[in-house]
Amino acid sequence: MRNLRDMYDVVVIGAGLSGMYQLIKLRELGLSARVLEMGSDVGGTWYWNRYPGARFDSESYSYGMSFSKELLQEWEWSEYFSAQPETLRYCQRIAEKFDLRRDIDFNTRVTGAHYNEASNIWQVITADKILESRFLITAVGVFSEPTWPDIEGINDFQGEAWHTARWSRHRVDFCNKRVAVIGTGATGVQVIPEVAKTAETLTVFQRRPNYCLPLGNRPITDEEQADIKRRYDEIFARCASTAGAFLHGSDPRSALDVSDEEREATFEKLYNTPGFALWLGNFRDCGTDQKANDFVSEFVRKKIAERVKDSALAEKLIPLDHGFGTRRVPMESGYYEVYNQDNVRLIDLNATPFRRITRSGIETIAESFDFDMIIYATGFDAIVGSFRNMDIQGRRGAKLKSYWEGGPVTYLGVQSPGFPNLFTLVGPQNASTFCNIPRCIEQNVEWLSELMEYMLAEGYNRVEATQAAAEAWVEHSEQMVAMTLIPNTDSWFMNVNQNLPEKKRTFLAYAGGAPRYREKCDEVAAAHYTGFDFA
Ligand code: NA7
Repeated sequence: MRNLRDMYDVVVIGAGLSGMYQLIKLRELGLSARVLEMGSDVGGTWYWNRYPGARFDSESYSYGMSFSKELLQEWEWSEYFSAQPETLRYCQRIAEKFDLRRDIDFNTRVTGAHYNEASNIWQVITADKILESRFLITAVGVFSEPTWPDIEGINDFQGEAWHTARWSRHRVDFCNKRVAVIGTGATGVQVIPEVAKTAETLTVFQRRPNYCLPLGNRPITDEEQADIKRRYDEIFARCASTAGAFLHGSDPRSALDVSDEEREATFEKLYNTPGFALWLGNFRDCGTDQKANDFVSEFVRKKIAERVKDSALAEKLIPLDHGFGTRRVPMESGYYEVYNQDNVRLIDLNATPFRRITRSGIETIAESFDFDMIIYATGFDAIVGSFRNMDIQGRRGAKLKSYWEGGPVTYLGVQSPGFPNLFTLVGPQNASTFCNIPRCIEQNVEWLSELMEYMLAEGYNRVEATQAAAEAWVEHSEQMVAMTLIPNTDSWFMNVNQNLPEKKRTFLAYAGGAPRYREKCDEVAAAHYTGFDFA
């Protein structure tokens, strides 16, 4: 392959965990690569989401990258579920250890990428320059395009305003301030208890309540640290065996086959187990059978009612419009108890919707509030947002955005027909978007790197998924999710974001589980990449 100035074998978009690991593998393959990153440093999600309370819900030692045993032994997570500053340091450590920054352009936003069929080259467009490459790999993450609510007057507010995914690089002080938080998803539920600690008043604006579970975070002791380091092989083998690539795998029993006492005792034990145990380690049918799901939904509703002293307020915090786990389950640390504090108020937007944002605060149809700060925890254009914001053009100028308008069409979630040599790591219809992400990132990157190695060995310069293979994958993905209760409710899983009404309701991830996904990818590779055309 040619290697000219500003011409690379591969351009990678994004320097989060997937972009960094991909760069390491490309170097191993002897390919020249340039990584383009919008932020001023590596880290992706952990670079952008700096709000107080930000942390992952994966057990720390199941989240770290497993490809380097040396890194595993060197790195020490301080908590069971580490907070953003530590995870960002972890990402920076990877960049340092593998000397990655020399191949990354920071502060560089990709606005478009056009494929030239005659030369079989991608032109990648940024504000400053155009790069050319044979291959283009997007490593843009799942939650990269924040969305602001569509409320009249949003730009009029004169106080401090922060979106959690575009947080200040400096400390934000809530002390003696009247703070509003809009949004009670996984992010809102993390930031709200932190704000409530010092704010003069905290007013939470909630549209739909969620079923939140206690995270159960605590520090890792020295003895536990040593034990974790000894057990890494076992930890990753366990993750490889579960549907979500977490340490929690589902209970083979049905919730309908056990006595009421046994069911309740199981729920109770899982509720008190740190992490996603009640969601991912529950009876096998809690996410697929309505009756089983009703049992666990009712259990969590009772827990919420027990934790919030004012029963009328508890009612507002209890979800009735969807079943447990059919939307992303937020993990909390003292979230419900916040509502027992005198300085905290919950506004139910269903009863009193927003009228507008003003210079000094927020007006609902019932009341006018003055605030010093508004925090938008209003989520993202999940999974497909970055693709919708880049002008990606494949063969004959076909736009990826238009091609995916009715829902993404991919083969294995890694490639779309008509877009040769473009790969979407952690993209739509890929198991990674529904997983303990680093585990699936490693699978994605390694599988793709083997595909590229195969091409180098065979002397191929172009690879493109066939239309038939992509259609079959879309059908398979639809069959997988239809076996679950997920399509019953609106969420980012279903590509629903009420701030972006133009989006079509369609499932964006892969619900067949990580082991099945891995198996499918391995079968394709073993059959000389069936479903892909090479030239
Ligand atoms: P989410 O889960 O999409 O949550 C966004 C929240 O913001 C949710 O409570 C929304 O209410 C609320 N929201 C959004 N727009 C509005 C408007 N216009 N008015 C009122 N409330 C609004 O995003 P997160 O950042 O919490 O989490 C994203 C993922 O990051 C998460 O799943 C983790 O995997 C990591 P709604 O529920 O739509 O009624």
